Amino acid sequence: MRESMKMPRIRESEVTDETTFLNRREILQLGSTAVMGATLAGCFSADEAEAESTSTSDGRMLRKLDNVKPAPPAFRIQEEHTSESDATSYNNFYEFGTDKKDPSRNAHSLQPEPWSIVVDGEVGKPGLVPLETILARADLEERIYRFRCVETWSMVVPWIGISLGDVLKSFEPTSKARYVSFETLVDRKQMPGQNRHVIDWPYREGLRMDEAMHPLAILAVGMYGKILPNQNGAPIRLIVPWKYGFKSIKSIVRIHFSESQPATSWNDLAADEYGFYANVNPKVAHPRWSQARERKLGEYRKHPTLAFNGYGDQVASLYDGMDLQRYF
Ligand SMILES: Nc1nc2c(c(=O)[nH]1)N[C@H]1C(S)=C(S)[C@@H](COP(=O)(O)O)O[C@H]1N2
Ligand SMILES: [Mo]
Repeated sequence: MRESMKMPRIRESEVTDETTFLNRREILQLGSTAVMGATLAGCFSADEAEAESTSTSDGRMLRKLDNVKPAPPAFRIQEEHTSESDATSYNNFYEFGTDKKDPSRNAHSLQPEPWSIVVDGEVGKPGLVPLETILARADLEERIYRFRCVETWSMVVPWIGISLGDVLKSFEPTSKARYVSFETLVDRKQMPGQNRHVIDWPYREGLRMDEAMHPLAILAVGMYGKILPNQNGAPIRLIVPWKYGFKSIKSIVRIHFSESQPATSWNDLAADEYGFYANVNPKVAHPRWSQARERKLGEYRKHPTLAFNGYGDQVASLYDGMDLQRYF
């Protein structure tokens, strides 16, 4: 698990991606029995699934995407957008394979409708909540955000989504809820990459409640004016623009509220490389590469990476008094 600590330090120019670590780990694990997480989709009875597909077959979600409020200025980065084709064909979504091209090639097998999310833990209104119910609780808004992967590539994307805070409030978290965590679907038929134990599926991520309630954090259901493509995390994924991309978990089927800090996938894999907070920080190098600069998809030149990915004015106060070298 900590074998990464033995890996030699390499120069930034030699950085490939997060897979370097994973492939090594997987080789070590060959022969061990992979215990797969319970398939949350298994919570539905066939009848329920049938009833829900009828209720969404009129394209309700599609119509709702027509009513999108434009991004307010504080939520609209004034930078050229990454081309839609780059943002939808160069992806990290290990449930479909670890190559950047795998998700766009393989994600057609994902069935994003009907979709429901299990809500549980420290919460007043637990349950299995259909996606339409969640979408009815908040306005759809466009958000034009920077997005920075821990691997040093970045992009600027016009997302369409709903305020994460509004959605979480609607579930009535208890006073004990200090963290919220998320899980991606586990289904080896829909997600063929899960036949390999590269991650202890399901993919998991989490936030402190005050981070989750920040107005910049959204649940995205669309991008570039359209429904989210499968490879980008359909039908609903997290976007937390001041954190490294791995926090922005895709195809969410569970939202869990807890008193203690939840386990998260990349932190479990290599705690020395991927912290729980994962705030974009050009001053804290990844053990194997610098985080000082980044390359925008579609561009050749590198640019300096900004603290909190340029959102420091809005979010830095969340971390007042915290040592950001330690809590990276
Ligand atoms: N379920 C799941 N969510 C995930 C990932 C993943 O492999 N599985 N990869 C993460 C990483 S490392 C990044 S950089 C972003 C990539 O999002 P994009 O493909 O929309 O650019 O998704 C994040 N969310
Ligand atoms: Mo990433």
